[in-house]
Amino acid sequence: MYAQEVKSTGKGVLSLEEMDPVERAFQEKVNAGVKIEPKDWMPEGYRKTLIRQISQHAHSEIVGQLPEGNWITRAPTLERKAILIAKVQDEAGHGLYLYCAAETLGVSRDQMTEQLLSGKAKYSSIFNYPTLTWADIGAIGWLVDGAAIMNQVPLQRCSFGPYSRAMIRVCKEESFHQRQGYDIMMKLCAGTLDQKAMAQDALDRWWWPSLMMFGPSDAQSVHSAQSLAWKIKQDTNDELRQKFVDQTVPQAKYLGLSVPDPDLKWNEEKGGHDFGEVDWEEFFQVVSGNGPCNADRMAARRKAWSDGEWFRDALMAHAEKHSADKVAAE
Ligand code: FAQ
Repeated sequence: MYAQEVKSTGKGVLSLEEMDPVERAFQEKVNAGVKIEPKDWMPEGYRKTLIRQISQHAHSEIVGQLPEGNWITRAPTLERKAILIAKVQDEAGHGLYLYCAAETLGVSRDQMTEQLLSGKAKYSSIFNYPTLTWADIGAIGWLVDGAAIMNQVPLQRCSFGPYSRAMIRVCKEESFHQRQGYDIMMKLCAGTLDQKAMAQDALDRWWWPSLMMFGPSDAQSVHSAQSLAWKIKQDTNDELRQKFVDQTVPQAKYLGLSVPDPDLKWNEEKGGHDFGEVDWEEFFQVVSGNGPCNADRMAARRKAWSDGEWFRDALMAHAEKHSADKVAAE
């Protein structure tokens, strides 16, 4: 029902020599760093890959409002509440830029919504975990937005113009999100022993799911090779995961928290951290719809869609009346 399963397309990447002339010209444009715009010719696979990735990204922003939205009424101070409301509202905005970018590829917003609600389309695995304490709001900003930025900064250079431009704006806002999360963690870690324990507990629960956000290992990634060739992706899933670990471990140390990975250690030779194996069984379970909150998240989105029906109908009726009045006046 929540069809978040990973399906292999198993297609190889064609070399320039193997391409027909139109496709070769397209690939040469991509290789030269020229942006592809919606009205330009593009291979059908390029269009489909972008619709899949951008719509999954948009759905993630929208579903991603739910775990944090859960704490708006319980934020500890008025200031924290105002900041959290602004952050959650930003996520809605990100979803809208991304839906608009996907629409330029010939898919409608209604189609994308239908794919999410029917369980055909994916959204990020991370949003299927619960927010149990206020420290989780700090951990989400620090780790989840931190991982999102790590992934999205290279997407600013994506070959598809509308996606790349949407990412530039999104990344600016995500930086604020990450800092507000880290600020919550700093305050908790400088607080009472109980508050610091809450921060550690949140790190323990969000660390591994955050590493899963980068997707399956390179060996298991279905789309990476082609998406790298098309310059939709600039880095592999494992490369970004490694960068995230290297960036985040010193931040945890600064907070006085320990990363829940006994295999984590600095590797002088590679100039990065070695770290333990992600629990891929858990990742695939969550992506297949069996995470702790998948059913709740989908139920919340379906309810929002049906609660909003009267409003969408009213907008359509108003638009039709307005255009009928205009025709009558002509
Ligand atoms: N969860 O072959 P690959 C955010 C799927 S935004 C669920 O490696 P690809 C902001 C993948 O779709 C977070 N499914 O795929 C925020 C594919 O399935 P398919 C979202 C996943 O596309 C913060 C299959 O596995 N960000 O957090 C996941 O080359 C705080 C095979 O994988 C984006 O979407 C996953 N984690 O690489 C909001 C960024 N990973 O379609 C609120 C844009 C993989 O074959 C609060 N997306 N899958 O059935 C990307 O960069 C890429 O799509 C990847 C996956 C890197 C996510």
